[in-house]
This record gives sequence, C-alpha cells and structure tokens, in this order.
Amino acid sequence: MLRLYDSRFSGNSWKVRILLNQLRRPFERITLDLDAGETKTDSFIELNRFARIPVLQLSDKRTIVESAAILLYLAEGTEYLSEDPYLRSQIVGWMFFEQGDLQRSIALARVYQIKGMADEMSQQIERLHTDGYAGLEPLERWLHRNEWLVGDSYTVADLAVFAYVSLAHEGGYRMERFRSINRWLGGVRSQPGWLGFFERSPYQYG
Ligand SMILES: N[C@@H](CCC(=O)N[C@@H](CS)C(=O)NCC(=O)O)C(=O)O
Repeated sequence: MLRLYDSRFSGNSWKVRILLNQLRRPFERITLDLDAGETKTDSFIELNRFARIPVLQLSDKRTIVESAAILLYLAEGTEYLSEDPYLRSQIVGWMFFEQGDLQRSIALARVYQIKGMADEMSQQIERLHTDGYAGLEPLERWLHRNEWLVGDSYTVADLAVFAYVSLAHEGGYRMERFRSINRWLGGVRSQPGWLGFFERSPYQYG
C-alpha cells in the first residue's frame, strides 16, 4: 500500500491527500510532529534528503519527495494529467509557478499566524505579503479569462495551486478582491473527491 508521511498542518501534504481521495487510492498516513523535529532524524532523512514532508512511499519502499512530483506521479494516466506534451508543459509550468511565486510567501505567513508570532514577525509578514500578492495578481488575471488553469477542465495544476491559495487568508492575506480566484477556488472545492483540510479520507488507513 502507498504510505504518506504527512503532518497535521501541511498544505503541501493536503494536496496529496486530496488527489489520493479523488483517485480512490488506499494509503497509510503517518502524521509527523514537525515541532518535535521528527523530519530531522537520520531515519527520516533516509526517506527525504530535504528533511520535510510530504513523502510518498511506494509499496516497493522507494520514495517520492516534493508535492509537485508526487502529484504528477499519482496523476499519470488519469483524467487529471494530459498526455499531450504541450498541455503537460502548461500543467508543470503552473506547478513551478506555485512553488516559486506563491507557496513560500503564503505558507510562511500562515505559520507565523498559526504559531501566534504575527506581532513579532510583522515586518517579515509584510514582505511575504508583498511577494505573495505579486503572485496572486497574475493568477487572478488568468482566471478572469479562463475557468481552469490548463485546458477546459480541472487538472493537477489546479490542485497544486489551490491548496495554499485557499489557505492564504490564514496567513493574513486579504482575498476578497480576488473575485476570479474565489470563483475558481469554489470550482476546485466542488470537484468529486475533494477533501477538506481536516477531513479524513475513506481510503486512509492509520
Ligand atoms: N517544496 C516542498 C515543500 C515541503 C515543505 O515545505 N514541507 C514543510 C511542511 S509543509 C516541512 O516539512 N517542513 C519541515 C519542518 O518544518 O521540519 C513540497 O512542495 O513538498
């Protein structure tokens, strides 16, 4: 069976749980405590050289690290990933954009808020917001003209970008003005098999 190394508050792992649920793939979930340093042990670094979750372990014990790589692996041969080279390049392009231009600015601001550090980190949060909004603007422009990120249906690109954008308000981002993004977030949430952040997949063991 597939095994997912995860944590309670990880948006990157949430992406993987949603896709596993959409694909009805049974998986064992191992929830690590990041604050206790459980990703920094030698045995975990054997699984992920970058010492972080998510990690997907296959039944033959090989591992896949980086949420985008995991999503692409799982989506292969399904309706969520086109076989057309041009469309695939567009999907991967959005996934790079998410990692490079959105994920960190949203995730870090969210961590500071969740950990009650918003006051002491206010200058850092301001800088993160400047960067995050700079990523949200082109996303809004794209979604003003397009229903989905690539082609005419939901793909792993939408899922990859969705997770942190949908959590941005938890990092203090003001999302009301992003009308097209909000419409699209609703479209992703209404996909069959979509799973809420704290919702348990019926395909989850452990
Ligand atoms: N680019 C990576 C980022 C993964 C990442 O940032 N993971 C965080 C949790 S969401 C983590 O494990 N941090 C390690 C730690 O805090 O100990 C991905 O998309 O998988």
